[in-house]
Amino acid sequence: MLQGSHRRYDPLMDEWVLVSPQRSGRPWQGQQESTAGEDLPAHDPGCYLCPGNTRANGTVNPAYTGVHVFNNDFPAFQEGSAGEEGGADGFFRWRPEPGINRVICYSEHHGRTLPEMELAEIRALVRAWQREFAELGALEHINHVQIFENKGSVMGCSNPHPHGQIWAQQAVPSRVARKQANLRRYFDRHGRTLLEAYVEAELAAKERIVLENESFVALVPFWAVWPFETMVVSKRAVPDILGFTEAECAAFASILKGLTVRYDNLFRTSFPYSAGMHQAPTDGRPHPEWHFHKLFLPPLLRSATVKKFMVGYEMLGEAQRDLTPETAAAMLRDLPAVHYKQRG
Ligand code: H2U
Repeated sequence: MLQGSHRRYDPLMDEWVLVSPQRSGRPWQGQQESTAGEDLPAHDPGCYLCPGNTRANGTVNPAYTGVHVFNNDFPAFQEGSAGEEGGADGFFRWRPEPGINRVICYSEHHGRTLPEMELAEIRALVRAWQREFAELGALEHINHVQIFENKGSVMGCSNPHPHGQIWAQQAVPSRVARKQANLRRYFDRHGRTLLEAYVEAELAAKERIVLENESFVALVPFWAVWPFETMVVSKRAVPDILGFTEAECAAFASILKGLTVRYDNLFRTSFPYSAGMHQAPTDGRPHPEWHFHKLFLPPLLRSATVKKFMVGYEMLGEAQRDLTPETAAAMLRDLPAVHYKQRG
């Protein structure tokens, strides 16, 4: 295992991360996060997302059960904003960005987060993600569909009712475009996807694998930035969620539950994160270079109350981590498969 300070290369983003395992033991007298409120009620009359309640803009939610999707009342993109762009030859370059923003409530239950949901409910969520990706991606002016979730107030989540967001837009956003160029370069050179080859290498190395089933692997990437960052990647090179077989949909639901249960068990708290899928652009072109994966980017560092800050050197130089990805993977792997609330 790599010891002492070193840098690791991220071939997806073509950037480096500094790893400094020797810093792990330093004292912390800084900010402490408050732990997430546990055991929320099944229905909260004050919640904007619960069935039957009135949203911030006055719309009344239907009395839904299961997944419920609606157009974000405070969208980041605006339909019909296509048109003129400017400043292409100067410093003040800009362009309008049309798109659609949606909110996806995972179920009617206000307090049941992903790791506490039944497998059948997560399976229904996977189907809803597929429906949304298909519907939005098919629109002429939509070239990228970002499905993600902010979980926990520390990640800026505005409401504890389990939900995610979908941002569908005309442009392929900068980070995805950068990844796309690197995936394409690898595919052109090797005739297979970068992630297919990477997963093979990780399954042989074993030390960064957290969970594995017949169709998916959850691992801590060799180049992970966040302390307990993971990637859920399909074993088969499918460009997006629409390419999943029925068996793969079930296996995806299962590995998501397995991973998020372990996350909650790590510090016996509702584990905060930003998580999102990276999938091929929906620009109507074939994308054999793309390989579906979902990233979990959790901020917690050493307890339920101490988070990692990306500041100073990280803002100015490059990302840095103390805990090695190998140690993080071993810690996650060794956790019980049953949620701590069910074990008591
Ligand atoms: P976050 O928790 O990740 O902020 O997502 C919640 C989204 O829900 C947020 O984008 C939207 C916010 O704009 N929302 C509505 O569309 N209507 C509401 O009544 C409350 C929140």
